[in-house]
Amino acid sequence: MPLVVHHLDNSRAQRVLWLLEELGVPYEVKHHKRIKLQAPPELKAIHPLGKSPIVEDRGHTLAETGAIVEYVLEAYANGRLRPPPGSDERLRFTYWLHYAEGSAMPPLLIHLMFALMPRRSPALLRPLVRRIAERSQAGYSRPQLKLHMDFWESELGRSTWFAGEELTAADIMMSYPVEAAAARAKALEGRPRLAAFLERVHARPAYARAVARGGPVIPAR
Ligand SMILES: N[C@@H](CCC(=O)N[C@@H](CS)C(=O)NCC(=O)O)C(=O)O
Repeated sequence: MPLVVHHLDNSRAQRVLWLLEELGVPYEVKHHKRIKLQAPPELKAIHPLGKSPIVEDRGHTLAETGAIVEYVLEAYANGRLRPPPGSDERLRFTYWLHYAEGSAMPPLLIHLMFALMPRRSPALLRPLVRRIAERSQAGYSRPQLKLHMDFWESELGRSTWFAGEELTAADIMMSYPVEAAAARAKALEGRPRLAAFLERVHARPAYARAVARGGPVIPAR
């Protein structure tokens, strides 16, 4: 039985498909559709948090993208997409692998929540809520995002990919924060290395195959 990926539309689960495509691992996609941005309740029957991605393989049910990526690398990669232990690249790899969900995503999510606040407020209060949300973005999430995005740009000056000269699974992890920051926070403006990173990502045949099976990563605006 092939590995199963529970995939939510327009989501970070695309990274798991991309990883599997890079490695040539056969897999099945179970598609789940968002209801008002949220995951549908049936996902909670598979894992208590009901978030995507979830992977089922060899009797295991796995959640959390970084943990899934580590599992897939151990089970199927035979040393590919991960620098050798003990190397400087391996330390950088581990850093970005964890950083992507642990540090890059929180300010992006907070920024998105502020942006959604006015849309979800009663019409009468909307102008006031918009002002509060914009102030909150200006005071917190925008400066935080700038800090992170400038850091990415500077790190990509050290090497072609985040953890060295070769593509690794850390780049696959980082692709989602970079895509989200490009869509929500103009990350690519004035950051040529970041723009080139995303171009290289989009040019990979395995990435295109993953999008063909899972759909686009970021909702069309
Ligand atoms: N850190 C977790 C985040 C999982 C997560 O929040 N997934 C989103 C998809 S982008 C989701 O399921 N959102 C729907 C919801 O929260 O109901 C991971 O990387 O797996």
